[in-house]
Amino acid sequence: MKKTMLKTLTAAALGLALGVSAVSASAADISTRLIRFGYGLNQDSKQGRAADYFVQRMSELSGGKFKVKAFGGASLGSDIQMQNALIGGAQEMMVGSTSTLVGIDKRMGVWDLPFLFDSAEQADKVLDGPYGQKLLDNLQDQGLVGLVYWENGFRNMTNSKRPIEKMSDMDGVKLRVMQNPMYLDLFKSMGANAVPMSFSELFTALETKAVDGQENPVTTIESSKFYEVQKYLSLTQHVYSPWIVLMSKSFWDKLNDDEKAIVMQAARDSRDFERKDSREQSVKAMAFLKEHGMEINEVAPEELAKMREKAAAVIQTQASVLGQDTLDGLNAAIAAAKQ
Ligand code: TK8
Repeated sequence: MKKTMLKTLTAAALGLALGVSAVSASAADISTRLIRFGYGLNQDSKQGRAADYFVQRMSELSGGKFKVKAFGGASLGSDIQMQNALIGGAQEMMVGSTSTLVGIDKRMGVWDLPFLFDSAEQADKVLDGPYGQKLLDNLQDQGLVGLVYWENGFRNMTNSKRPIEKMSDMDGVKLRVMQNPMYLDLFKSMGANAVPMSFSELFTALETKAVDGQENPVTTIESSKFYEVQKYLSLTQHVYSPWIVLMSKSFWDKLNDDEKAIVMQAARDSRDFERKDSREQSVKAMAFLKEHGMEINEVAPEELAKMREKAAAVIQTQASVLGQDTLDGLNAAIAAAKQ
């Protein structure tokens, strides 16, 4: 009796040490599953590395039964196309922007509010806490299961015309924004000529000068090779963007509890892997972009204050879109994260 308990304890302790979840592949009831996992960035990006890691974890935790195939470079479609494929059950999984989900659930738009978080760690707390979970849960009625949030990061502006040192430098700059009304309003209010466009079309649009600029975190600017077609990088840090890992609800509903637990564990592990990689990579990306000829500038505090003022006005208009409850919940979650 004593011996058995000891054995069990050791096994449990070992499991913890190895980071293995409560579900052990041999004991669990797992079927062979084929899962297509799509994403928008190149394979050689933090999104691609974390997707590969997820593939590996799913295999390990399921004893090789979960065969995930990752498709990068928007080869399964843009974020919006993939979201619809998941809802329709034509694709099982994806990772992409939360911003393009507002057409499916307006409340997802809270993460687009400018100058919301002081740090990535503060964002982690809110995203991984009950408030972030609630927003994931809301998606179930729309045919999507939100598993975890990864980090895209604080967004900065690039363009081929001039450094954005003052807010007025945005005047007339043709700026690609995500397909999200808040972004459109925000950059219009700051003077840019904002054009919504999917990420998968962006490189070509920058190359052919169909647009002058775009905004994304430095890691995405690096891995998408925007430095080849953009001269100026201006550090505005205007929005902290998460990515969201989604599963088709119709696929999720086919899984038993053991299988769901494995998916959740692999998703959480991939989140931790991705955020660590993201933060290490951003420092390197800045140096890389400089070496590859980008001119990088900070924005003076008084100019950032002007941008915040424009942002505050846009946030006001969002209250009716997002709902007062959603905003109150957000403010409470941020206040708690600050403690
Ligand atoms: C990648 C996009 C991208 C996002 C954008 O599919 O569209 O600018 O920042 O990361 O989700």
